Amino acid sequence: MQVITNGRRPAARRVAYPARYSAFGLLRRGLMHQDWPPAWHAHPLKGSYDVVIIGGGVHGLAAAYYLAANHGITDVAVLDKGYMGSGGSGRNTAILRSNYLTPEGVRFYDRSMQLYRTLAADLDYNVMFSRRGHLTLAHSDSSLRTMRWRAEVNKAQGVDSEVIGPAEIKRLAPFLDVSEEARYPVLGALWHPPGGIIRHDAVVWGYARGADALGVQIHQNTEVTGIDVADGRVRGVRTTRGDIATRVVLNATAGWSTLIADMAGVALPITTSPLQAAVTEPVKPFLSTVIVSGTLHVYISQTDRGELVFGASVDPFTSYSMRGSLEFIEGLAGHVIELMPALTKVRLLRQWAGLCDMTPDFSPVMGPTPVEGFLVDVGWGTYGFKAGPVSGEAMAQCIASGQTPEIIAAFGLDRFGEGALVGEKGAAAVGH
Ligand code: PYC
Repeated sequence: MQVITNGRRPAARRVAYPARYSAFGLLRRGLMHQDWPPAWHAHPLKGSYDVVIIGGGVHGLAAAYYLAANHGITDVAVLDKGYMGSGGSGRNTAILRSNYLTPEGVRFYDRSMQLYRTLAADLDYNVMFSRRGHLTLAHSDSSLRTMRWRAEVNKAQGVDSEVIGPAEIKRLAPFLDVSEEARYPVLGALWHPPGGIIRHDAVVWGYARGADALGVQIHQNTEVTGIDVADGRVRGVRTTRGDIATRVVLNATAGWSTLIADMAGVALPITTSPLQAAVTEPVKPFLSTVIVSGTLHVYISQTDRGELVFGASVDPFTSYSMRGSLEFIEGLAGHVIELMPALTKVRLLRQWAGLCDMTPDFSPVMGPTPVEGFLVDVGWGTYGFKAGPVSGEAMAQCIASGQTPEIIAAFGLDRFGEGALVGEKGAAAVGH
């Protein structure tokens, strides 16, 4: 805040920045990309590592970072067939929340929210976390009942959520049509104040930079072509850049998780479907919360740059395609306008798809597998990005200690054989 005394501005305090921070210096460095230290380094691929992590998204990089930071395990390679964050981490809609339906889910995602809240300070990197609050609209009595149920489970776990009515919703999101004439009248909503959005690329870059600084090796454009297993245990990984001997492999992929698991001879109860999303031109900030409608299969938020980000539920077929479709965008735009009629003139800029690995209970699969040394952090459906920090922390602990941490105990692969499912469909963004 500017302090004015006696009608005069106080003399500006001068800070002696080095010349490279002068306006000209910043412009030259910005435009010419001069003297920028790399956020992480390239390395020759070694013939062996203590731990190999497949997948350079937020999950794989967070696991690498916490292995090094929390457990001092630094002989770690993170492999990705593309660039860091080129999969689901760069294709999601960057929504953060912990208002799940099961106690196991709420506890798990709440730990992720705790880590996200301090991530910028922990990594010394601006991840642009913006606490906005999160509204899940109910258009029917049955979804209102589910919201009440979620609110009670959330409160019992110490997570801030409550059911609110149309007047309060209107106060939080004035552009939302909550009138009784709306095509899908809004009966109430689950209001979750801690929810928000974050800059998803920055989360990837921050973890990659932090892991690199602690000695982890990041290998981009390094595709895994095989996993060597002998006598029931992992021996190594084959890649397009050479073979690696290792006794620990973490499958932290999304979209291709079943193909990687197949290489180790592990079957996963996962099907893969695209999820489409889109972004508009930037408009003046008017939407300060995240809005979700399960009935209309849509969620909407506004970025710090003013763009509106929309997403849908998964396409109703399995595919590895990451292309958007006109049919989808027409349906999505129609639903957005039903909720916010004032948006009819806003133009769409881009659309894309990400791959979602769906499990039967809409919860992830984490921990050891029947192949010793082969661990999984997979099955992330439409909720993987928000779980990156807690998954990384838990998988690092699992690898370092050889024990499954309590916070992921419910998400083991064996639950499908035992029938101990963790049913989260009612709290997946637009899963019901
Ligand atoms: O689970 O919050 C969510 C979500 C948002 C977009 C896709 N899933």
